[in-house]
Amino acid sequence: MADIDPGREAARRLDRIAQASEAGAGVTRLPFTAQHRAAVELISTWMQDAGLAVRMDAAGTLIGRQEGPDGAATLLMGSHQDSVRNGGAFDGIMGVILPLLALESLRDMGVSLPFAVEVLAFADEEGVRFPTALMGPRTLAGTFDMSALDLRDANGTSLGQAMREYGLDPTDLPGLRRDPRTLLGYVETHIEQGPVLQHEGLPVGIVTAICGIERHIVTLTGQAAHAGTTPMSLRRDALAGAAELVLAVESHAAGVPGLLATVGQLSIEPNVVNAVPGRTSLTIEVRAPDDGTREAAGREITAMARDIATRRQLAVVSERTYAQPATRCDPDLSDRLEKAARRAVGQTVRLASGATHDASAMADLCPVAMLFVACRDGVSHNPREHASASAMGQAVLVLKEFLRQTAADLSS
Ligand code: HGY
Ligand code: MN
Ligand code: MN
Repeated sequence: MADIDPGREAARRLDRIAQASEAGAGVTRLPFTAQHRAAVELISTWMQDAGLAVRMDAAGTLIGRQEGPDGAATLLMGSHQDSVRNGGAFDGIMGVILPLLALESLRDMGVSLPFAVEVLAFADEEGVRFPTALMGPRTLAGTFDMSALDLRDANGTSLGQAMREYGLDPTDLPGLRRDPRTLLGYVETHIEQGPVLQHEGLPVGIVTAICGIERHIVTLTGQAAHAGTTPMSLRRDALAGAAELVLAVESHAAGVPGLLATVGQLSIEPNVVNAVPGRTSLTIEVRAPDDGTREAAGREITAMARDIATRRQLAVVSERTYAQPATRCDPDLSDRLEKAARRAVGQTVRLASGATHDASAMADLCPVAMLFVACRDGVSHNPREHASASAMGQAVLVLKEFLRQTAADLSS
């Protein structure tokens, strides 16, 4: 790889792995699917090209390991291989490819590191197929709740079943827990998914903190009825109830500083033109930099759902299916990353992340730091998501400098 441009090589690889997707606009690569398997094949090749030993753990995390001296600690890097539906080609997977290019380049320069490095490609960070997320980092941190294996996708397949069909044995998950004493930390590279770096005219930034998040599923049950013979006053319309809840969630969040709430999914039964909807199910996602604000909003939304249901004579079931507290990035690791960025590319900036990441859960295992890469117009979770080859090339330079700086710090 000695004479190639890492930014252009990253763009080439991202174009290639974007094909590991369901048909349709953008990238749709959900965990434990044929698309995931196709991506794993490509990433394995790139890990081998970088001279790493490749294996997959019981959580479906693909691990490329560069050994260090006997007994040396390990630096973890990487991100997630999965995408949202019709998402972009950079979210997650770019954070797997860039560290591989940095390691490959250092190896070609004859630089050996006094520590081991593992590049991790986590199977499921988005939590789009199953109503939970971050299984990979949570199993490494020992915080994974095994009951999540019973959660089901839209086809009724449980997470545990999908893993077994993929060739994994979920009973091995508890054994994945890592000993934090063997780790130097976890550094994740990720497209910013926001407009700040572009606005500042910078290629990379250092993340200060990652927002907290929780997800709820609310099911409202009324009475399916004939649209032509049921008077308005006698209806128990589950969709009208859901619509009232959607607007109540929106106006609540608009009134609380720092709070974001989103209804992203809504299912309707029987979902036909001439029947009053008898049942609706909606997802409500709540995010805030501060966990108290987020948890209070979660409680408030549950109460709103209950009040609307009571007034409309609907039955209501509210379930919080996923939560991940806000995460502060480790100051020392972030300082070293910032120093590396200043040395490698000059200016940089510190910024918070409104998106959640694998680092959110890795922070329960070891110190974490994140390197953001500029995102065109801040567009993400969208086929138009884009990071330039130039910014990605500069991010590779930062990662190389960070690895060298870590070696220097360990040897001093
Ligand atoms: O939704 C998020 O913040 C992340 O992309 N999973
Ligand atoms: Mn992501
Ligand atoms: Mn995402």
